[in-house]
Formats: sequence, C-alpha cells, structure tokens
Amino acid sequence: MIRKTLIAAVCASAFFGASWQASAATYKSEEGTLTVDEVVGGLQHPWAVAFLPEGKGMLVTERPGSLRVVSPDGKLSAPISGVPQVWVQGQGGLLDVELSPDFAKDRMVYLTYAEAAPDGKTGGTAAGRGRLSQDMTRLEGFTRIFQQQPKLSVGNHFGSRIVFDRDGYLFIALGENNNRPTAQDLDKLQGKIVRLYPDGSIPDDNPFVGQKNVRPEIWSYGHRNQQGAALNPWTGTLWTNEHGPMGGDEINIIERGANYGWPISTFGIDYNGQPIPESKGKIVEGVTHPFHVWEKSPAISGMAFYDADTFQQWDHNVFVGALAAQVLIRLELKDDKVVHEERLLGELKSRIRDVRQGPDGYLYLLTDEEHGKLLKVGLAQ
Ligand SMILES: [Ca+2]
Repeated sequence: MIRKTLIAAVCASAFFGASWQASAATYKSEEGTLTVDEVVGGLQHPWAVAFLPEGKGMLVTERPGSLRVVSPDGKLSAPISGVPQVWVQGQGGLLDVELSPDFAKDRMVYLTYAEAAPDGKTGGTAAGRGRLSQDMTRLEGFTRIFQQQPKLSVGNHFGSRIVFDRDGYLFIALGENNNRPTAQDLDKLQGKIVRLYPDGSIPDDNPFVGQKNVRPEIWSYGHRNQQGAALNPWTGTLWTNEHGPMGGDEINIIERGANYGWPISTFGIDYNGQPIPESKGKIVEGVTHPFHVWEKSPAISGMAFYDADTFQQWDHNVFVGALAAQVLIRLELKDDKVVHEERLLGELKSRIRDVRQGPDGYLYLLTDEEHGKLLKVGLAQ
C-alpha cells in the first residue's frame, strides 16, 4: 500500500509537477479529503478533454470553436489551426475530442461539432478527424466522416461523445435535436448511437444494414440527448448517459440494436409540468430500460470509470458531471448495480461539463463557464 502510494505520487509529479500539496483547495468527502487544483483557467465554455500520450498534456475543446493544448505545467496554447468551422448556436459548437486508439502511429484527432445547414437556420451534429502536427499547432487534412441528416436543430440537443471500443470501432452518441419523435425514426440519425469504422465507413454487421428506409449507421436508438459516454474498462461494454426532460436523466448500457425508449418511455415529464405527449409510461414493453435513472434531473454530462490504483477508495466507482446540480456525482457499483451515490464539490458552484480519469489516476474536470477551468481532483494521501 505504501509502495503503491509512493509510485502514485511519483507518477503524479511526473505528469503535473509536485505543486498540488501546496496549492490545492481541499473539501470533505465520504472517502477522504478531496484536493482540487486548478490546472488552467480562462477557458471559454470548455466541453471536452483528451490526454495526449507520453505526458505531453491534454487537448481541450472550447464550445465557441477552439481546440487548444494544455501543457503538463498548465500553459494554454493558441487555438490549433485546421479545426472545422462550427455552428455556435444554443448548445451547439465544438463539442467532443478523442484521440485515435493508434494515435502514437497515426496522430489522428477526432472531433464532434454542430454544423449549420446551408441556409444557416438549422444544424446538426457532425464528426471528423485530422492529423495533429508534431508541433501540435495544426490539424492537417481535417475530413468530415459523419453528419446527422436531416438538419433539425435550432440550437438544442447535439449530444455528443465519441468512444472507441476494444476492436477499434468508433461510436458516436448523439442527441435528437429536440425533435422528440425522431429518436424512434430509423430513417433519421437523431437520438441514436452510430457505429462506424474510423474513416466513417459503415460496418456490414451493424444491426440494421440492408433494411429498407433505415440508416445503416445506427447501433441503438431512442435516446434523448447524450453528453456522456465511456467504455467500461472491466467489461468492454459501452455506457452512455443522457439528459431526460424534467426528470429522467439516465445511464444506459448499450446493446446492439436496442431501443432505449425516448420519447415513448421516460421517467421524466415536460418542462410545462405535463406528461410527455408521446410517452406510454416509465416501463414499456420492447424498450431497454435505464441501468440507472434520476427522477430529478441533475443534468448530467461527461462520465468516467475509475480503474486506477492511485486512489483505491474510488476503485470501481463511476463519476458523472452535473450541470444544473453543479456537482460531481460519484456512484458506487456492486454486482453491476448502483448501490450508493455521493455528490461532490458542490462548494465550487460550477457546472461540470466533462470528467475523465487522467494517466496519473487523478480525475480531471471541466467547468462549463464563460471563464471555465480545468480542475485536477484527488484524495489527500
Ligand atoms: Ca431511456
């Protein structure tokens, strides 16, 4: 145990200097004293963070359209060039960032973003990839590999998160553009998870390939607005989370071809206090029900499984960010059930947009604010 702690401390200092003990703010939690370090501030509505290999720091997206490098010592780069033009409207803009599983060889960076229709009045989610130059100032040859069609959003529910599975398939978790019925329409890409090859081509063994009037990209459907997704490191299965309407935020374990219910099945109600018009109830036959549901919505975004050795108190926990509730949610799992929930860092009064486990075993959070921050969270040892 002592040895492990020592190794963790050495790794942590190799990654981000040894300053946290001196500068970290501390907060109480059930598992010990939380330490919170500001890695960098002054981020404009940061949305997603991805870790570069070999301790080179991180890539961070800002929703108004910038992708930046945060160096290991917390310096913020100028915007990286070659990033696509994004549609900055409502919840839209530059969204998720993920590195290729073969990044060490191919240096590919994947982005999701909102793009406008030609008339500029509506938009949808798109994804693309480009090669990060060695000096990390440019994305070269950026190419769109996916777009939601038709473009139905006027500024809401773009999702989105990118996850690669262990076999290298690319999953994109999407929103329904605030057009409820489309989540059940298999001829549209709203409210879906799609499964692609990394170049955007469609695998032949996707569940709906070859069916008439059905989009072959679809892997699962009936989703509302998914803003968190991660691969379960113990099972290799894809988990996503999605915003319900008023109530009914969900975590789902994604199965091939399954219907996750929105809007015919939901634990939430409409913002006007009335039932969702299309809903037939909470439990509906033929629908895969949520793994976990919040009847009162924290407005969840980002998700990370904790599988590092650094803080063993967090072993097998799942962390989820919350925007409206302004907390980091910690869930304890036992036999694949959520057995306990703790809400952390409410003192910060910050909308938590993303949460990831860093290579040093600390958690990294982004706060969705005009002057947002990248925070590093651990437990005092
Ligand atoms: Ca559902």
